Amino acid sequence: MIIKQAKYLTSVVEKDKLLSDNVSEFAFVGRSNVGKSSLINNLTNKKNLAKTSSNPGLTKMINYFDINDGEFRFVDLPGYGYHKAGKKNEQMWAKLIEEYLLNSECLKTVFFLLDCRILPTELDKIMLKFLIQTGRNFMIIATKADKLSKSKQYLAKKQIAQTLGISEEAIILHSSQTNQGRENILSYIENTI
Ligand SMILES: Nc1nc2c(ncn2[C@@H]2O[C@H](COP(=O)(O)OP(=O)(O)OP(=O)(O)O)[C@@H](O)[C@H]2O)c(=O)[nH]1
Ligand SMILES: [Mg+2]
Repeated sequence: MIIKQAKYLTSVVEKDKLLSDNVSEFAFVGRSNVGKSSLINNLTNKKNLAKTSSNPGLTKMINYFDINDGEFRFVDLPGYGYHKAGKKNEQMWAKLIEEYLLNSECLKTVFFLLDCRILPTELDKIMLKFLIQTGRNFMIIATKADKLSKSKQYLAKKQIAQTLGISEEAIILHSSQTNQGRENILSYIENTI
């Protein structure tokens, strides 16, 4: 898969405004600060397409990005588990994520991101359960792989799989710094659209 073009399309905060056409969407879900926006920038090879920050809670809306002039879309979702956002905001974003995952007519696959250095949290487990309930296709991406040595990466993958009760093969290690895993994810997209 070659991404020749990527541009910001629109942002949405209400379920009635979700895009509904025949364009396939790939959505990025995960805890705040896990690296969702960075992964979109890495895959599209554009540094500032999706806004990233070391301060959690940056992405507050559903942000749509058009790829290859209408071939497919990336959907950057707000992160969960950012307590400083306040309970009201947390609930609002959680509802928005849930509504998107339940209602999007274009959603093909959810990329579910976990930090490879942190064992899945209770909220991650809830998200996994929810994803399974929706019946959506999903793929688990362990982010920030550059922060671990190869042997620690292997161990991390094993521990994540054990904690979630899933197979290790369901997890792709990725790094926005070294491009590790990038080609795997792009091939997956190519085979899915
Ligand atoms: N070393 C390293 N840092 C990363 C990687 N991916 C993301 N980061 C850093 O992690 C921080 C958070 O990244 P974001 O992409 O903004 O995370 P997000 O999941 O979009 O966060 P929210 O929008 O708050 O939900 C930033 O400081 C990034 O530079 C990676 O692969 N390696
Ligand atoms: Mg973000």
